[in-house]
Amino acid sequence: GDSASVSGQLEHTITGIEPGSGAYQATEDALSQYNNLTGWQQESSSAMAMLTSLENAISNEEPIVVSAWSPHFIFAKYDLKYLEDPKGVFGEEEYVTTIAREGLKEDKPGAYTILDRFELDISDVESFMLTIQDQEIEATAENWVEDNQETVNEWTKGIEDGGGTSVDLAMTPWDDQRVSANIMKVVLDQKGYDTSITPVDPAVMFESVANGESDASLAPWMPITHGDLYAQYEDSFEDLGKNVTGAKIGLAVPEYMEDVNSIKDLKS
Ligand code: PBE
Repeated sequence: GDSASVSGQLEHTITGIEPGSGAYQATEDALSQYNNLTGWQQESSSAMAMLTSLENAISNEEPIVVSAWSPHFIFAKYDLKYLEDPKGVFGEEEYVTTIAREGLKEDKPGAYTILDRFELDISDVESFMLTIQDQEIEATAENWVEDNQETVNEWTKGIEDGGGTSVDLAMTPWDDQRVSANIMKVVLDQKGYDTSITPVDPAVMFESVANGESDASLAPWMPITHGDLYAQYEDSFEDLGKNVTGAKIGLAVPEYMEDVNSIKDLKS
């Protein structure tokens, strides 16, 4: 049908994820910046609940607008499209960066260097995310390290054994981050470190690295997703550089919503 009746069927609701996520905040920004979204609201849920809502809508061929991001397997699993964002609220390309607490370089130089060298291909993250739908993440990370010895050797080249030194990684609770953190844990532990992973909200992730409670995090998404939090804490951590490039956040709909291709097509 036309996009006005589609908006009615959707009850002017966007299916969002955790309120603490950058994606949720960006969607709130879109709601206030696009005049045509007056009267629309975002329903918060979780990444898992969003997936369930999406699956239900698709199996009934009903309209749905979700908060989406890449890397994620949903674009491989379903026929979805990102909505055009002429105001650029969701930005263009995002990257994921590695941050370390002040003093990590001096305290744990080996771990620091491995963290500094760590970088994943976005396609590897995506296939890993798909694999952990039905396989333990720890085993998947061990297999990945085994299958990518050449890459891992570059990260660990010349690094001495950690001798049981602890490393605490602050992690956000989304699958792409679980992938990075678990690969890092296998790599560090194989080098003699004792790595723990603490799942927290983005705000706490930045805060705990800034105040030194956590050693590092692989989780900041930039420049839009966590840009405000990054700016708030950036004087109190060290940025070790990108660990994934080509990421993206935005609003997405199923391909069968033929008349909805832009955020501007969502009618008030
Ligand atoms: N995400 C995935 C997170 C960061 C990683 C896009 C859902 C967010 O804070 O929105």
